Amino acid sequence: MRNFTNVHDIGDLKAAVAEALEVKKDRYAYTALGRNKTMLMIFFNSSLRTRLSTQKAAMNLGMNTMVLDINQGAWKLETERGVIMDGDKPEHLLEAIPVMGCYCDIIGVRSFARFESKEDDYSEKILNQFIDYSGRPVVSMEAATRHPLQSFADLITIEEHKETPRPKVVMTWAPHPRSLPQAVPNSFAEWMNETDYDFVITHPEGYELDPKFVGKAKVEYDQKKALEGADFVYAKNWAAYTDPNYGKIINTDRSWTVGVEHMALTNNAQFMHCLPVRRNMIVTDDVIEGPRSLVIPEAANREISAQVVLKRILESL
Ligand code: AN0
Ligand code: CP
Repeated sequence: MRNFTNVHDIGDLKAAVAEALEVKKDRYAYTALGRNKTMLMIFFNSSLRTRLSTQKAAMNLGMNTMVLDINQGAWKLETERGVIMDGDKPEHLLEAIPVMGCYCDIIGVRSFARFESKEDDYSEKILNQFIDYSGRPVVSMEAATRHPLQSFADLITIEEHKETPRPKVVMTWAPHPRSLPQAVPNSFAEWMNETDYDFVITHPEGYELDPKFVGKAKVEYDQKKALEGADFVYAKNWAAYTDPNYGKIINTDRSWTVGVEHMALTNNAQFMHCLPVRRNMIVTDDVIEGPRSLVIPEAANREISAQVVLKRILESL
């Protein structure tokens, strides 16, 4: 594997999950693989899990790791060509990227949607510049439209915890006070569509995702109806995708907040969220703290998904 930016880069998902479970049994079996190899992690946005789990995964493989927060200590970067750089940004991404590539063997990048231009966001402008100009394999640590390390960890978590061979997985929108990207829901849908699960998406009118990601998923606007018989409830907020509301909050209806009464409609479903989560906006205290909450094992699997990805890239260097 060269780059990891979407579900197709990982190939057969059954094989990927099997490899993840093998790595999880002995995460130090491949410490020689990353010897004298350096992982550089670039963050344009904040992170707790991605930062720690990806660094841990690299260390498990014997790699050296370096972490750089753009905007906090590095020079502010201009990203557009043709700009007369007389403002507050002293360096251009088009020099910064190849320079960063000089110091490492693999680059991880976190760069969220900016909601300034749907076209820029959905063409993955920043991520693709890293792929084109760094000269190194690139791992998405959440880009504008996808968060594949998260979705892979989510898949591993479902495979570990499913109680029926073909579970009903319901991804539900939930309210949030800030505009959040569609990357996590897009990506989760993209991965779920590659499984044989019964996958349903529910959200208020106006929160339709890009049809490219919705794929063959069932869309049900009635949240209660969608939750009936669910084995997994995957909650997430996202801002509107469809024009003219791209990037906007158009609904804050707290009846969508996942509470015990919502979970009572399900088949004793297990609750998932990628974290960070705002309690009592997305999910109530009782549900997230309850015995059917998977949020901590889900976060723990971020180390495993990252390790499989880095292992495969190292094997192909
Ligand atoms: C980000 C998002 O929704 O994409 C990161 C989630 C992993 N969440 C926030 O910015 C709160
Ligand atoms: N789930 C996730 O990616 O969390 P962070 O934003 O803290 O990395």
